[in-house]
Amino acid sequence: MSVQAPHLFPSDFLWGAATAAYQIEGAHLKHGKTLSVVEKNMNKNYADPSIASGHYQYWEKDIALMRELGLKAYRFSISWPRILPDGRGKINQEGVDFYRKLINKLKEYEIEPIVTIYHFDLPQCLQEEYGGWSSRKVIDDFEAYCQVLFTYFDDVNYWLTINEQSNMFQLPYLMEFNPDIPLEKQKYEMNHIMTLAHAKAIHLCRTLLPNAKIGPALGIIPNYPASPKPEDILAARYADEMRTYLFMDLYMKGEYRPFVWNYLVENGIEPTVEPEDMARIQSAKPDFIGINYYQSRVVKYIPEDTDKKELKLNYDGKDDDTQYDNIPGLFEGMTNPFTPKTKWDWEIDPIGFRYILNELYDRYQIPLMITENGLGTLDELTADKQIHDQERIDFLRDHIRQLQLAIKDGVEVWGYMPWSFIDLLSTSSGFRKRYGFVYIDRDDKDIKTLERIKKDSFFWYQKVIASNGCQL
Ligand code: BGP
Repeated sequence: MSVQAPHLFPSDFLWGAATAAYQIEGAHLKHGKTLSVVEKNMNKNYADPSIASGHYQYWEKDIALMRELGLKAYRFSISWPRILPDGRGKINQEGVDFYRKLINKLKEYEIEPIVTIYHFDLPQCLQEEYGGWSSRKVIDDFEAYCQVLFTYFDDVNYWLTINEQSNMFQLPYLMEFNPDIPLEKQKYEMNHIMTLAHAKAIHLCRTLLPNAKIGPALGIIPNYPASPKPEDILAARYADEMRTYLFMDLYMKGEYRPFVWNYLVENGIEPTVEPEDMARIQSAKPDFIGINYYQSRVVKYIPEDTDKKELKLNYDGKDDDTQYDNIPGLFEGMTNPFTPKTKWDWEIDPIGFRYILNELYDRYQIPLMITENGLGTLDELTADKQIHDQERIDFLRDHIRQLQLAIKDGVEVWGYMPWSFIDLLSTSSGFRKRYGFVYIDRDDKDIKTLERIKKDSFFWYQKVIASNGCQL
């Protein structure tokens, strides 16, 4: 008698895949769209966003591939400057029509759209007009943008407010800062303003789309202590406080964590908090939290008189080319001798995935959705036009296994959106670093044919979805 393995993924589990507008669409200054901050700051040695993956042109082909893959959901972002070229006011009907067609087609194929409202693409004109996220003026503009989305796309059931508020602190190309104001001070001011904008989006969604589900998508990196030394144990805790729980507590409890707040005050970098702010944030509880998980990190204690270091990513895929960041007196990142790494030095740690999902669910008791997870690597197109990306299959399989175990541990997870559906423009590393299930025939220098070619991982994931995660 054959015994069936326990069916651990719920029958309505959202097997999906993810992308973001500026990384796939192209047509970045066409059809009424204007420039965004992240597009402006893209490294000039990479493919520029004028074509990206050509999705604006080939969206129908792409959705047909999603259908063939068997996706139950698709996470994508709407480009703010495509909808509102001036940041506010006049609506670009062509932009609205583009996303309307996309959503209609997804619905026709019974693929649930999961829409990110903000994925790093602030209209450049708002940056120039009032300094973007450094001014409270952006809150009203963001709310007005949300109002347009909730009105035109009122059949979308899942919304993500802001992508990776936590990473916008660390990756310089995602934000623009005023050189005349101390950098750390600005970051925490911007973070506060962004949290208020996120709260406004949730409030508005409750009014206009009371049946929709809404939450943020946070980039999460669990921090492990470098050794059992008590100083290192504390360092890992502090790193989690500053890099994860600061954001989670703001979203979930509407509070600054006392440790973080005291640190900010001691260093004179606390944000300006107006009387109604915290109540407004507190009353905007999300329905779920989106988790972008790629890696874990090791941290060690470093004394206060150490020099400050900013994170410098490995941009070229050369081994050991990352400069880990620190906060003197609290912690400094370092490499983990126990985990393998991607070519870009990202620690491959599926068990860390299970660990952090348990940790977040225990603390906050809120459903989670995996909004990104994937392997960025070089993919080789063979002469007979195939891509044997076994490394990616192994990465995803190991992570899905741990996800399954996390669900068994009791964590409520709504869906899994690996990054990415098709190859796209990596913000940090251009087109060399690929993530997709579908290969796009182009590189940084040459647009080539933009042909869509299914990788081995495409056929593998197709079976995973069809078996609801039983066939890994
Ligand atoms: C996340 C972003 C994505 C994507 C991904 C991979 O931080 O939300 O937009 O870029 O990371 O990162 P990268 O392209 O730098 O490898």
